[in-house]
Amino acid sequence: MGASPEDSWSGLPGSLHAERRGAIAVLRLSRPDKRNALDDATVLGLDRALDGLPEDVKAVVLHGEGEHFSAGLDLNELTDRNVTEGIAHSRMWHRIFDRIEYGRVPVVAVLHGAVIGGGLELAAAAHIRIAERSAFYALPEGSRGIFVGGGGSVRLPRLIGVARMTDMMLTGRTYGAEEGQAMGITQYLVDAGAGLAKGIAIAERIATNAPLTNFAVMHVLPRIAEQDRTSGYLTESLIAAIAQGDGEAKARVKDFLAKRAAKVRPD
Ligand code: 1HE
Repeated sequence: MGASPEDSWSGLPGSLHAERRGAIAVLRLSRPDKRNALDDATVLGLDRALDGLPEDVKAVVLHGEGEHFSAGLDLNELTDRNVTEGIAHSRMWHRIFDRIEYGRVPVVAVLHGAVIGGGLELAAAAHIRIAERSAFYALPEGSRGIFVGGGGSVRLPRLIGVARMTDMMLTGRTYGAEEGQAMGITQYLVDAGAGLAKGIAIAERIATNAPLTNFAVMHVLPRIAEQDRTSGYLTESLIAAIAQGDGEAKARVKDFLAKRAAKVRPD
């Protein structure tokens, strides 16, 4: 039995709010006066929030308070760092964003307003991205004289391609929510104000999956996508056999065959 969420999350900074809603946890970037700029306290808070995730939480929703998801790296902290500290800082983001991507439970990011720089890098580490129509995406690192440091150069080309990322970084080009949806930044596009409810509904749906399936999708699928074809087929066979050998799969398939499980219906 995990600790109560209140105990687990007692050390969070004021800029990150966490709450439990049944089988899911909702994390909120809560620094609206600074447009949810990501300072060290907030990023380390994400790590701590995931650390304190109760065992029976099966999915996470991440969203932002105020008019924007996140204005990216807190530029105030950047000015104090030397090169060595800059590397350490980037590696810290890598570790924590990797923890989001390759953690225990899927993460659904709800995006609205500015999704800029490190904010876009953070969103890219999530498994499902939902945009409200107000969302816009930018990588102003070029104009700030810096480079992405939160895994953006690894994750974003896989979502939108190297050419688009190059354009965003070299020219400051921004994309709107509908363009982001068309180019694959987000999987869902909803009206203003509807993102959190959609995110919660999706997370609740994810939470009903067999844990082993969610594990395979989070941890195995992206690895297969990076393998050559023959290795990919082999890995797929192994995880397919592991999943179907699990008691949960057997019970679920039996339920379907006994007409006790929901049929697939178009959305
Ligand atoms: C900030 C930050 C920030 C706002 N760091 N303080 N990111 C950027 O280059 C984006 C910079 N931000 C903006 O372009 C705009 O603030 C927004 C489009 C997001 C929002 O505009 P607006 O008019 O609603 O707000 P504002 O008046 O610009 O900002 C409100 C306050 O938030 C203000 O502080 P105040 O004390 O004057 O009230 C801003 O200074 C503050 N603020 N964004 C610090 N980013 C690991 S590498 C990742 C590299 C990056 O992420 S680079 C991209 C950085």
